[in-house]
Amino acid sequence: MAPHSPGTDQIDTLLWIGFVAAVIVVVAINVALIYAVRRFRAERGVTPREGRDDRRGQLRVGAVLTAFAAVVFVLSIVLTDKARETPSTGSAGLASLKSEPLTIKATGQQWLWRYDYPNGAFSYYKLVVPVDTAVKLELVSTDVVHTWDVPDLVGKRDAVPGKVNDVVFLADDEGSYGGNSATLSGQAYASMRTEVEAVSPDEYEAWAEQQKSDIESAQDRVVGLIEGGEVP
Ligand SMILES: [Cu+2]
Repeated sequence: MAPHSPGTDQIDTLLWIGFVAAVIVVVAINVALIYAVRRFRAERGVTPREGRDDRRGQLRVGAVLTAFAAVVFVLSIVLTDKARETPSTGSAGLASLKSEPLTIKATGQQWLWRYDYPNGAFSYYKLVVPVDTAVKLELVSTDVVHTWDVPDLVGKRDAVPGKVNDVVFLADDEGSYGGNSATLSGQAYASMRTEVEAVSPDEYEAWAEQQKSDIESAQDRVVGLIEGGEVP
């Protein structure tokens, strides 16, 4: 995971806390086991010494484990308290938006994603967004449940038929972030990938305008063909 948004930084931190805690536990258990085996080992034919009831030892181990669990718990909460916070557009983001996030509709359909932008442009597979800008995706589906999942930017969210689910994210760096389908949505769900391309606000606006005029001229051409009788 290579986090590129304020929230995913903290999800990444949580992952590391869990990993380090697991390593500490595994190492401690093995060290204690090896110590016990060596300490109570005996010669062949000799009955080994038995460990005696040791209430104070048990209490000490219990106290250490409790303290360890408390430290992990407190660290996890302190270091990740902003993981679910909704980001807001920064100084390098799209200035025309003021406090509102840029709202884009994302439609899941078997087996691709369609994105509808505020100016009427749309795109398939690739979502283009301005960098350092809060983007609100309104997730819908035309058929079955799909899951939009771009782990570097935000936690995954479902697109459910008949419902609108929001997910807000902010890309803190220009670049391309990949996403996979995270819920089985039929035979070709594995190829239902997506890509988020974060570009500068100027590039975003230029792209959206270009995309819109490309779509319109293509539609005009089709209408012309139909009216000219070339397409039945
Ligand atoms: Cu899907």
